[in-house]
Amino acid sequence: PSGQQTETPATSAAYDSAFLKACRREPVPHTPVWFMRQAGRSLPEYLKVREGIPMLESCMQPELVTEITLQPVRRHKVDAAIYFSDIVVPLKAIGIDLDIKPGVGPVVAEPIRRREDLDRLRALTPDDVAYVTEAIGMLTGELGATPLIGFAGAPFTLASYLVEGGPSRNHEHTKALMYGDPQLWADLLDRLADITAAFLKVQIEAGASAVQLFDSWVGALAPSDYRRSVMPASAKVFRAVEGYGVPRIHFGVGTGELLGLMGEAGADVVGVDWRVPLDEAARRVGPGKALQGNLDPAVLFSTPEAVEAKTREVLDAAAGLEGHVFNLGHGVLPTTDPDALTRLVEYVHTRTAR
Ligand code: 1CP
Repeated sequence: PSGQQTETPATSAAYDSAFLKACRREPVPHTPVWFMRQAGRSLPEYLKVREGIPMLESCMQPELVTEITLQPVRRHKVDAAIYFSDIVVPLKAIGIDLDIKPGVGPVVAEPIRRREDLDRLRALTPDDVAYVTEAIGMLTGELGATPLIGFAGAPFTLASYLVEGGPSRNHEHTKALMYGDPQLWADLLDRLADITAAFLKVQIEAGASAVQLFDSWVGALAPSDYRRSVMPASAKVFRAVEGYGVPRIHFGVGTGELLGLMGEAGADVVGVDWRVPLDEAARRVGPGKALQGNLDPAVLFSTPEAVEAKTREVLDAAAGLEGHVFNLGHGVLPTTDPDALTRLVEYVHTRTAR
C-alpha cells in the first residue's frame, strides 16, 4: 500500500510551478525546461566540489548532494532540479559489492546470474538510505518553489548492470537469462521492482515532487519481449507510488517502438529521445499523458543558430501536445559548453512565453 505524506503534493511550494503544471497537462506560463544529467561534468563548479571524492561516496554526503543538485538550477535557471545520485545507489545501499569506475560506469564485483544470487538482493528500508532523506530535506528547503525530481533505475536497466557486471553494448548475458530462464528472470525483476519502489517512496516522502524511472537501455528489446518480460515489473513500480499523486516520468533511449507500452506501464509523462518527433510520439503514446524531450544532446556542440533552429523544430512538433516538458533526448554530454545550456533554457522560455 502506498503511504501518505504529511505534506500533500497540493500544499507543497512547488505545486504551481510550470514543470508540475506541464506534467499534469495544465496550462503553463512557458514551457518548462530541465536536462537529464544537468549536474555533472559539464559544470566547472561540479568538478571543483567533486575533486578527490569518488562518485558513490559523493552520493552519500547530504551537503555535497545538496550543493551539486542546486548548481545547475542557479546557473541555468532550469525549471526543476534532479536529485544528484546514481541508479546503482540503492543496490549499493543493500550491500551489493559495486563501484562506479571513472570513465566506465557502474561495475559489479559478482554478477547476478543464478537463483542463489537473488539472496543478495534483499529489501531496501529507509534506514539504508538515511542520507537521501536528509539531503532531500535540505534541498526542498533551499529550492522553495522549484520542484525536485527524484529518480531510480528501472528493473530492466538495473538488471542489465547486475547480470552483465557492468556497462554493456549488446546485453547478451541479460538476454540469455531473460530467454533462457524466464522464471528466474521474472523473480529478479520483481525483486528489483520492490527495491526501486521503496527507493522512490523514500524520495517522495522526503519531499520530491515528481519521480523519473530511467529505463535507459530497454530500447534494446522488441515490443513483445518488453510486454512479457519487463512491463510487469515496471508497472509494479509505478503502481506502488501512484497513491502519492506526484507525476511519474518514464524514460528510455531508442524506445520509439516501445513508447505506447511505456506509457501503458503507468507513467504520467513519457520521455522521448531525439529519434521520434514529439507529434509522432504523441500518436504512439495516445491521449492522457504529457511528453518530455527531445533535443539531440549532440546538437549543443553546433552553432547557436543551429541550436535555435533544432529547438524550434522540437517546439513546433510539441505545439499540439497536452503537456510538454522540454528536455534533451538523453543526458547532457560531459564536454558540453555550459553556456550553450544556459542559452537554451532562455530561448525556450522566451519563445514559449504565453
Ligand atoms: O565520477 C563521475 O562524475 C561519474 C559520472 C557519473 C555521474 C555524474 C555517473 C556514473 N553517474 C552520475 C550521476 C547520475 N547518474 C545522474 C545525475 C543527476 C543529474 O541528472 O544531474 C543521473 C540522473 C544518473 C542516472 C544514471 N546512471 C543512468 C540513467 C540516466 C541515463 O543517462 O540514461 C544510468 C544508465 C547510469 C549508469 C551510469 N552511471 C555513471 C555512468 C557513466 C553510467 C553509464 C554507464 C553506461 O554507459 O552504461
